[in-house]
Amino acid sequence: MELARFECDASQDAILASLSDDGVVVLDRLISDDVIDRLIGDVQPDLDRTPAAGGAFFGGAMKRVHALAAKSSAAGDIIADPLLGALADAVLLENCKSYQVQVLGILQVWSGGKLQPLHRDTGVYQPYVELEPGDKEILLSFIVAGTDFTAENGATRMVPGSHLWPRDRVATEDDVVLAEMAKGSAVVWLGSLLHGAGINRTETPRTAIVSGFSVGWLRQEENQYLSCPPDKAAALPPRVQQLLGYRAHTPVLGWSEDRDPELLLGPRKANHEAAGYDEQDLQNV
Ligand SMILES: O=C(O)CCC(=O)C(=O)O
Repeated sequence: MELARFECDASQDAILASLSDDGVVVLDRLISDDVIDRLIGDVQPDLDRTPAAGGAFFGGAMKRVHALAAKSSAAGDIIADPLLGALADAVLLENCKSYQVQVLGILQVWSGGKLQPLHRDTGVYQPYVELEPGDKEILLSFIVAGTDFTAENGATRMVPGSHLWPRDRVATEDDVVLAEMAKGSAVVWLGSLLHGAGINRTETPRTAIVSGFSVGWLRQEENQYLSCPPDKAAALPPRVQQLLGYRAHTPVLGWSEDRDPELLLGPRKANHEAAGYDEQDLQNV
């Protein structure tokens, strides 16, 4: 089996149908080399001083650098990509009023490691949130390939259809399909799908830009208010601020100083009006 693969101008209905059936799709050449190179260049000093380590969960040879929104404007260009937004709208907005970035980092797999265990991204909420197959999704995850992803260099291992499996079913190697893709392509998957990083058997690192969106009423896995504090977030485009979590989920969840956080970062009244809040919402939450 191969992962369903789409050009970026493909019908969104077709992409969503595959995402619903398989739980995972590849979007070919979604992000330009220019954006990826800018991001990796901006974060290179962090990568240079980070050991390729990690515990068993990370395979033992993975460099992980996060807080990307504060480190490179290119990170905002990626999370605000319109096609990723359209897919997140379709998958998550039936379960929330707005969504937010779940995590925003670079995962670099170096040689000498082991397989990352197959896991579901929703696992961070267990045992408190346990989704049954077919329940509304709470996460939509994605990785943009910062280098080509190949069988040899540790392409992410996906288990298509596992979002619909009984939760105690164990995947075998026959169930695993590799997200082989060119630099700039993205693999997008539902939070309840089994997946994990592969082993890099080459001499050059495999670089992933990992992110995703969670429903706005859930706590984010990476604390974006510390990763990208208000003094840094204030300089970012409004859409990026909102995606980082500087926005209340409905007027009464996530406020600060009696205000929607958007208002604390600058005059965002127009955004509020566009989002359908009325004047009263702006005055007092
Ligand atoms: O790097 C990858 O290919 C997948 C990483 C992943 O799923 C994780 O760290 O949770």
